[in-house]
Amino acid sequence: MTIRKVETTPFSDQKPGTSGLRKAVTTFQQPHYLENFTQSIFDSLEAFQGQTLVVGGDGRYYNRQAIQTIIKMAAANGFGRVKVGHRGILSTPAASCVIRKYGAFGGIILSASHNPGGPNGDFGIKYNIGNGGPAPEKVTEAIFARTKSITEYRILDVPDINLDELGTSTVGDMVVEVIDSVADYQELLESLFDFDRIRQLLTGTNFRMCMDSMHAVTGPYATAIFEDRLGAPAGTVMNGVPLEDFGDGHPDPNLVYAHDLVEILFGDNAPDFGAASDGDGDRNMILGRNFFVTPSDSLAVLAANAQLVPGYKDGIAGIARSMPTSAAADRVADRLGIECYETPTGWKFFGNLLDAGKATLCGEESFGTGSNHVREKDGLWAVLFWLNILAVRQQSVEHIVREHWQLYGRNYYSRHDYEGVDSDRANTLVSKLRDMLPSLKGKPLGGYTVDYADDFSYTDPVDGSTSSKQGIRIGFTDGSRIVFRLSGTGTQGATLRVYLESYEPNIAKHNLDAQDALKPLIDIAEEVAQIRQYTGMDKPTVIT
Ligand code: VG1
Ligand code: CO
Repeated sequence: MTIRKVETTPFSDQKPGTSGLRKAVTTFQQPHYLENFTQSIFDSLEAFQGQTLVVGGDGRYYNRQAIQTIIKMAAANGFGRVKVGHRGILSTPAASCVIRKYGAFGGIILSASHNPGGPNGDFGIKYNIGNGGPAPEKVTEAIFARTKSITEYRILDVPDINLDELGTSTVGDMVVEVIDSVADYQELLESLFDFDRIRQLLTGTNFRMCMDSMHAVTGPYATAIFEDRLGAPAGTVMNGVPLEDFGDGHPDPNLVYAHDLVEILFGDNAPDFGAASDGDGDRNMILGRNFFVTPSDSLAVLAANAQLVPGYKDGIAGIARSMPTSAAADRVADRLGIECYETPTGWKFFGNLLDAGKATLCGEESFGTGSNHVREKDGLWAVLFWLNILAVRQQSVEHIVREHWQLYGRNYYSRHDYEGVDSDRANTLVSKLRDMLPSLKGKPLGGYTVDYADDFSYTDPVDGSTSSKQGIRIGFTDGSRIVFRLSGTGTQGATLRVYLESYEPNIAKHNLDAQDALKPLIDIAEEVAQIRQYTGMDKPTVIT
């Protein structure tokens, strides 16, 4: 088998963001674009000869073509085996599970997660290391450095493999195994949760649930687990067939984009429980009847109830949350006498804490929750965790959350996104804020007093690596907070994210609408950052 060496020149825009390299499909379709990045990944790794690479994606447009290219390049670069998901499908948490279970060297996941798909949508590629988690910054930086100097990539000229048939074949000297996309992952989840008890809940007459897979990757997983295995009625999973363009939707499980589900859960005769997941299956939204659970509260409730779930019954070692996520989980950690770690945005920062046994549960305000069972966030895991709690407690979602607030107080929370902002203007807004930081401390702002104002910097407690400029924080003396950062996953212009949080211990004040409760902070955010002026927008494009 002859390896073809193809001459190439660097692309200047292959810097991975919060979660891999995301670009318009048309960018990826340029000759050599995908190949350059893939070769740069391989060139940044050491000693993978003969080892296993896991490959799969969220099923979006260009998934299959990209997988064929990656398989031929993996063979030409000396991998011994590729495990690829049936039909090219592997959700992000399932890929993490497969990497860990089979001791693979690493994995390549094709996904742009919540970004829209289709020929005019986005595509993405990310590399995961042998612990099953996203490559840490030192690896993504090495990959980026390589993309800037690459001159050649290696590929085999062989026919495509058949992704539609399970089984083993060879490509050059490399074995390719098309694996069941669901089985290993389902087995792992069965080892963590009380499936018998959840089955009783889902087959009983007192409980109805609705799962919106948003025509993205979790369809086959959710149908296998909720309907086939746990006995929920057919139709429990909606939008369950993965489509290359996600049915023209935006597979982001929040109140705005998962509107089909929101209408059902907030409509007449609503079911007891609703959930949605994103493009690649690593995020989740949890709803009760007429009730929205913020992702920050969800993490806190899972942590507080973990002992009810078989996989966590002996207690959790610690919690980790991203910096913009509310401090609701910190309060639970306090009561449990365990540590709560605060990391920059993006799951890659949780890997070391999980590997070192410092954290068991992790979460982000952006609808991501997970645990040490894999090294990615995991949407269906969170749904099953909630179902397990509901099956044991036999109370409504709303009851459980309100009781939680009674005990811990309520962290009012909201994120305001301004999407598609001119990049220069967004950068100016941020740099002006940064310049202002030293003068803010101690200053009164709209009835609050600034306690601290900084640009978040993180030192990893395990390997000592540091990451700076991870978001501008203005904290007030009463514990309220405003955070500003620019998204690292968008592909058009810039997205400004403004995170707002205030703490309310008084039960009598737990019934406010979050936007009303946060109004004073929203006004301060405008006052200090002049959001309207710089974004040219009157209001956020998305409020979650
Ligand atoms: C967003 C979220 C972040 C999440 C990331 C990847 O990043 O804020 O919490 O980890 O998406 O999630 P950013 O940089 O746009 O704020 V996923 O499920 O889209 O891969
Ligand atoms: Co995702």
